Amino acid sequence: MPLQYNEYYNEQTGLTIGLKKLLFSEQSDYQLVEVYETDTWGNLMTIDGMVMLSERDEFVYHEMLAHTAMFTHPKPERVLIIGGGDGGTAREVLKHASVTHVDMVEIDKTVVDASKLHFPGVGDFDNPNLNVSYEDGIAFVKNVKIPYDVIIIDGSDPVGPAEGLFEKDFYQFCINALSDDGVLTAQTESPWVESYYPSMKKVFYALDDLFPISKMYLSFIPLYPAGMWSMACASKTVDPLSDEVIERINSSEKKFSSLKYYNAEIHTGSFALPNFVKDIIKR
Ligand code: SPD
Repeated sequence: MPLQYNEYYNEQTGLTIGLKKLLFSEQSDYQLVEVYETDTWGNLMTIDGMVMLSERDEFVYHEMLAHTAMFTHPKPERVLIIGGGDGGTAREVLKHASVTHVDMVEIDKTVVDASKLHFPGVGDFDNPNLNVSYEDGIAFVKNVKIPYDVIIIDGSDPVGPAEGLFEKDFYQFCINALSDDGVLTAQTESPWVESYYPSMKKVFYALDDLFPISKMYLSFIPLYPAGMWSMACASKTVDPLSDEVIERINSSEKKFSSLKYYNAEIHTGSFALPNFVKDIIKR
């Protein structure tokens, strides 16, 4: 019997990944962080038995979460990332020339340590514009004094330490911590997994109540449950589907030609939702 990792997202239904060996395992104060070498996906990080990233497919998640927000804002300078301890979201944010300051607030230093050791190509931790702190993201955002242009919620699933990142109060703190033309993106789980629906509804109802513009968008991430993943984009002024945003993406095409997933067509197309997905967040 070969060595396999299984993430069951419904009774006996799940995802199977072939493993070569365990590279890292640490029970931190918050969660069990593990890294495996796989047979197909490069190194794989799991938290409490749920896939966080693999070397091979992480670009989809990180490009979609970061650039959708960064191109929607007219000139993002100050950026806050809640979670994101592997460094992938910060790496994408830091590709934008307008950025002067990124705060990454990760509750669990073990995630950063594991990433630096086993995902050397993912983070850009030596970048002088990146400040990493280890604290509770909810408490941090509640006390923000200088507003951010972009806030990105790159948390794990709504169990354990990330549960609060799916609550309305948290998004109220976020809107207060954003500048007048601020933009927020957040990871919001799989539309194929019904046990996630209550959390998805909570986030989208909160954003709908709090922000003038809020929309769901989708991407395809093979190692996340069922492969289809939802994200939220909320904005105080600029619509992510406006001409000015598409124009910004197109005019940066050359500089961002090394991106492996995100482009202007993907940006627009990702906001097209199948009817069953629309129904999940319909009020
Ligand atoms: N089950 C997958 C949930 C995705 C959470 N974020 C992953 C972290 C990657 N930066």
